[in-house]
Amino acid sequence: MTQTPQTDPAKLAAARAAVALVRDGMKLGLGTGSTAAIMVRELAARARAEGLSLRCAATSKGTCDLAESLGLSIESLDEIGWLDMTIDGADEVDPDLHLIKGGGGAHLREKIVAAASHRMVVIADPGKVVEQLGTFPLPVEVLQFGFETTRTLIRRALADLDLGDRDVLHRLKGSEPWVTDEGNWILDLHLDCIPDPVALARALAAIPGVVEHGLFLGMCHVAIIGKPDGTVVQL
Ligand code: ABF
Repeated sequence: MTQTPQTDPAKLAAARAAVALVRDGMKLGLGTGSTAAIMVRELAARARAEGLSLRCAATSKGTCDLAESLGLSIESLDEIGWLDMTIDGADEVDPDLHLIKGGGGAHLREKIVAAASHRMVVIADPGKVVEQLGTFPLPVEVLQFGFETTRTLIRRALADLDLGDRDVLHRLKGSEPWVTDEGNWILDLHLDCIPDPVALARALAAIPGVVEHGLFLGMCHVAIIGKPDGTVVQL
């Protein structure tokens, strides 16, 4: 059988292990991406089978639609308030549990939901585990207003951090700009490696047109890494 993200045994193993942490009555944040989508399916199946009463907030319109189609009820984050746990995917995870997220373009809502959570559980396949962040292009959500000015300021910040003259690419969908759920655009920073994620995060956050970058530092409590044989390891 051809393996798709939906049938990837490593993603499924990670998703199942995270869903096993869910308890009746919990308030949950639901992530975005193919691994999170598997988790939402597993969660809905378990909630149905066990009659779990859960309150859920979604990190994207896509996740909201999927969860509701499976019978999970989604509320706004502000209706629910503080969450017990968020389960989400990632593009890279380093040994300090620092993350790159945003390949799916949802990192702004993902970060807000993670920040409102007692615990953030990341689920991923082994391809996401890295020694140093940065091979995956770093997504930065920016306002459409002053877009080129913001891009120039980001390039200057990279030069100031000695990260060199890097591609800072406007993410497109076909020939049109990719538009996030919040109506913003995304720049993908091709850095190869990020020696000092804290300094880069600080520099990006200081640029006015930057809405949010995809560095999640000190937010993830545990990363569950699924393996192709169906087992998991925890970082
Ligand atoms: C979201 O989905 C994103 O932050 C990350 O970009 C992506 C990971 O997707 P997948 O699980 O499909 O690799 O969590």
